[in-house]
Amino acid sequence: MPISEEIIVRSELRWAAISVGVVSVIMIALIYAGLVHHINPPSNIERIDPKTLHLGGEFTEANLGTRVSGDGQVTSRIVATQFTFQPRCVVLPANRRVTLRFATPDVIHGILVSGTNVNTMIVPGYVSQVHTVFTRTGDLLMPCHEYCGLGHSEMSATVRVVPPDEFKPDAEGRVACDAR
Ligand SMILES: [Cu+2]
Repeated sequence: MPISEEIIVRSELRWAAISVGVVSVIMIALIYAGLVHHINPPSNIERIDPKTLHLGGEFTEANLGTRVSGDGQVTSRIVATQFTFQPRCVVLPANRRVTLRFATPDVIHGILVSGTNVNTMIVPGYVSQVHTVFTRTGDLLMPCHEYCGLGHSEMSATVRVVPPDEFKPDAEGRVACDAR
C-alpha cells in the first residue's frame, strides 16, 4: 500500500520543525553567551608581517610586556612562538580595562587565560587583540591551546593580576613580573 501524501508532508514538516528548533537553540546559546558572559569572537583585524616582527614596530623585544601609555591605557604585548611566550609572565591590574595584544612569527597558536573570558587564536600575519577587565587577583595560567608542534604541552605563560594599588609602573610606564 503506498504511503499517502499527507503522511509524507507531515513527516517533512516535523523534520523541518526539528531543524529550525536546533538552529534556534544554538542561536539563543550564542546570543546568551555573548550578552551575558561576554564571550565573543575577537573582532580585531590588523595585519602585521610575521617575518619582521622582531626587527621593528611594537613587537620588538624592548616593547614586550605590560606598558601604561600617557592616557592611562594598560596594554600587554606578547609574542607567541614555538614553544614559549615572550615574556612568560605579565603583570596587569585588577578592576581596570586592559588590552592584550599578541603576534606570532611562526605557526598558529591560541591562548586562554584560565577562569576568564580571554580566549583568542594567534595567527601569523595578524595581531590578536583582546580587551578585558580582570576581577580576580593572583597568578592566572595562560596556556597555548592550539597544537603548535612537539613542545606544545610546555607552552604556557602567567598573567599576574595585582590589586590596583600594587600596580606601579616605572618611569617609562612599564610593569614587569620580576620587578615586584
Ligand atoms: Cu603554541
